[in-house]
Amino acid sequence: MVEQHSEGGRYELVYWPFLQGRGEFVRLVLEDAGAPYVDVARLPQSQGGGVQAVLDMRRDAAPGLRAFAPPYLRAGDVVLGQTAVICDWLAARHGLAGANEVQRLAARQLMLTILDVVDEAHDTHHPVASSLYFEDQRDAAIAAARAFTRERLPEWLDYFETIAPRGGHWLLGDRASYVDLALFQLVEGLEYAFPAAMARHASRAPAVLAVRDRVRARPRIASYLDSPRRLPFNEDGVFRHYPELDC
Ligand SMILES: N[C@@H](CCC(=O)N[C@@H](CS)C(=O)NCC(=O)O)C(=O)O
Repeated sequence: MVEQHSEGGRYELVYWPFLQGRGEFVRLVLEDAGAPYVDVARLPQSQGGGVQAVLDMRRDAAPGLRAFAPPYLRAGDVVLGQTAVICDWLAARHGLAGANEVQRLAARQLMLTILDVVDEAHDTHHPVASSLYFEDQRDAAIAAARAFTRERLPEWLDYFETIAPRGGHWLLGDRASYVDLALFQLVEGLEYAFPAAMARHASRAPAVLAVRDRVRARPRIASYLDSPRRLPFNEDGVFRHYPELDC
């Protein structure tokens, strides 16, 4: 039985309420584990939710070591930032972080690599500054997206294909882990943002796509994807579809 210390025995995820973003990597772990959690910022502000909940964590209002940016996870005295750290900690508590130290380290390495791709995908639509609107950096975004879709995307897919399992298993072996969930989210996000480029490169990564399909079929994930808790991708998130960037 997993020991939980949070209010009411539930984890508290604090993330921007209107988008999947990096919070989705944490949400997928919670959902696959069947762990009770509250998506705090999706509550009304009168109940401590809304964007203000995120802003409070960004300021010095949270106990413990302040993390710079969301997602945040609270579980009683434990307050964490950084997607990779949160997923690693949560997954270890729910049997989703590998069976031994070697696998846990492999999972961390893969998770950070997946998040590197997420950063690169983000930088295609915001290559100059996150503080500027997309429209104010459109030309630079088109150049960045062209390089990403033509050069980096096939390199990333080739890399993940070399470490993807063969014969129906998971990235770490026989047991699914949070990096399978993260790879699922990465592929879904890339297909949303760059449908044409992904279709063009799909044939180089059949084992990666098979992991995505297996994750999608996991019962708790399938029911989560059908639920209103799974927000659609949109142009406020990390993965954004702008047709002019899908070279
Ligand atoms: N490396 C961090 C990045 C966190 C991050 O960039 N969060 C975004 C939302 S997905 C944000 O709100 N950033 C605000 C900022 O950087 O000021 C992580 O993986 O958690």
